[in-house]
Amino acid sequence: IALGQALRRAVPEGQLRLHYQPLVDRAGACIGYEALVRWQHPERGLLAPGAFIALAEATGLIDEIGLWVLEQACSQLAAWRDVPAFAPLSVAVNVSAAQLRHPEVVEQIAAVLRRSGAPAARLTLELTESMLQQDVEDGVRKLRALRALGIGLALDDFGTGYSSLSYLKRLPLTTVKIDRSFIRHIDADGQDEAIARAIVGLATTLGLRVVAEGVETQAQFERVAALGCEAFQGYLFGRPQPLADVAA
Ligand code: G
Ligand code: G
Ligand code: MN
Ligand code: NA
Repeated sequence: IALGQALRRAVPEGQLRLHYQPLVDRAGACIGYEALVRWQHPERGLLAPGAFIALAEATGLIDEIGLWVLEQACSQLAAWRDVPAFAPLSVAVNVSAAQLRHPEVVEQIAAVLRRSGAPAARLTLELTESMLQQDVEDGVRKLRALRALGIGLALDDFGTGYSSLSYLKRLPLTTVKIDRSFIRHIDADGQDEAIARAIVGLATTLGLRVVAEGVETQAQFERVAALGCEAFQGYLFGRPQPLADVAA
């Protein structure tokens, strides 16, 4: 209750922050970032999304927060656009079910891109399959429109839901992110390795890019790279942090 009222003031009072976690290629070179929101609460300190995203969704504040996140990410992309060393970097942003249900979401995102001057091809939206369960047709139609703008679409936490495979077919995806639960024991558990191998094979055959999430050790990195995975994210390469720290 009190938190909800405080959250209402978070965007207008400039209390949200974006942390950026690097995404790397097979050589370990940074190819982009995932943007993760934080709330600098006036009394409670820096809060992770687990402490306020569900509340934002329940109160309708998620639309405003989601647009703020998108604006920040797009202005970063626009700033990088003319710097050769940074221009190839991508930024991925997480999108909630409630945001996708907003009737104007496609127009809102298109407007943020236009205003910022960010190259659409450098922006990826991260989706989860659970977000589509309410009205799949409406969601698919909007995702097609976003994809038509040139925006990348990643299926996050892949392999953990019920209908992962049918979504691979129905959604206009560019990327799947192997859930970190399959990576955690990949160097010790043959079943996890088999699942990760199957995901990489399937996604690659479908022309999708695969990102392995939650890579924490060199052994996990080598094992998942040996399966043919092309992009990696996890504490081995960097934790989410403010961009000033990331750049240094
Ligand atoms: O950064 P952290 O590991 O605490 O993130 C936890 C979860 O919060 C992740 O699953 C991520 O999808 C979600 N999350 C992070 N940033 C955003 C955001 O800007 N919007 C939405 N909707 N979810 C986010
Ligand atoms: O659901 P989503 O994939 O968006 O969640 C991203 C979350 O995963 C962030 O909160 C981030 O802090 C966390 N994360 C990123 N890399 C690692 C990792 O290597 N290990 C663990 N345990 N969590 C990670
Ligand atoms: Mn994500
Ligand atoms: Na994930």
